[in-house]
Amino acid sequence: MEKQEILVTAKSPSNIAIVKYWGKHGCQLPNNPSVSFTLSNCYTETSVTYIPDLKNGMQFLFEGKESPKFKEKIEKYMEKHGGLYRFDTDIFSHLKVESRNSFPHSSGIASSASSMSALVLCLLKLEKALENDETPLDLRRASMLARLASGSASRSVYPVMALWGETSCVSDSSDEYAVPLGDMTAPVFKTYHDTILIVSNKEKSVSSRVGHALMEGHPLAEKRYLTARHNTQRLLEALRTGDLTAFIDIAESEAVQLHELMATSNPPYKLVEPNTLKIIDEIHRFREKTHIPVCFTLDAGPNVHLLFPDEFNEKVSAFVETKLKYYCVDNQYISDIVKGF
Ligand code: 2P0
Repeated sequence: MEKQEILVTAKSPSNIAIVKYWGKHGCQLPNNPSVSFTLSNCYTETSVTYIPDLKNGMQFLFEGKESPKFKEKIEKYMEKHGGLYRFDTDIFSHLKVESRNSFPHSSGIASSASSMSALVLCLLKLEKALENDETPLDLRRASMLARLASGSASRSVYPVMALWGETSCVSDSSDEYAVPLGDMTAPVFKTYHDTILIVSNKEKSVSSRVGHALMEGHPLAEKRYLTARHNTQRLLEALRTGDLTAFIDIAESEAVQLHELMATSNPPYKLVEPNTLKIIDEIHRFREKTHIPVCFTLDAGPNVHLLFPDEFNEKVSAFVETKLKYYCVDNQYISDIVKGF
């Protein structure tokens, strides 16, 4: 084994799903395909240092401080899937992992996609460094390894857009890893903005892990998976042809359906807040009045993602500043944009 210290770093973005992954089986396999935009400004930066003399096991620091919860998540991943890396798993207890997010940790933004994909990219770089291999990373393998850490993380390794889950419309699609969609997407979608309106920055009352589990035996599960399949096919066509009307219809109905599934789970739960619904109403009124193709989506939380092409940035930004930000906690929102190639 190498005796000198090795430092590797990686930066990986968050993503926002348009067709949602909600429900899984087996070893982190999705019950339906999902499609997402990869973001630019919301990312995690991680460094991993291999320290041969490190005592007392892996060290983990999040934004300079110890975080037992996240450390446990990494340790579980390494225990379960560490054998898939081309190094001796003993290495894991000699790693110092440091991670920070570009977005405020009080923003309520889910960070498992960016954080777990950044970690996996670091581990793959370490693997290469130990083998003195200077070839580029295999992103498909990175996506597969990231999926095992967190489903949505599989989509974060590619710019622009990604598809995770098998669908007959894309020949190399797979439940095991995501594939890039950048080359199958009309130019307008590469200009998309995602303005994240922070309605609440509190920790969610029900985690996504529990949410996925509640899809098992859910009375609407089978119907949901069929709808998501259908929406994936429709969305891929809309992305290819630049059909913004279809895009809006799919994005908004997927967001509403995700939260309907939560409301009809056993036990039922609700993550949206009154201001989430007020913002959605405002967006609908604004779209009707201006005919600007702006729409919303929701993650598994109360914050609203406002999606629109760059062409309308000035008018939509004025709408956010004069109306929407007043529904946000401390008037807080994050202006993000799709990550380019
Ligand atoms: C998604 N979400 O497609 C969906 C929509 C949230 C709403 O994937 O258990 O953190 O780590 O595989 O990826 C959030 O769940 O779940 C999620 P795990 P993950 O982005």
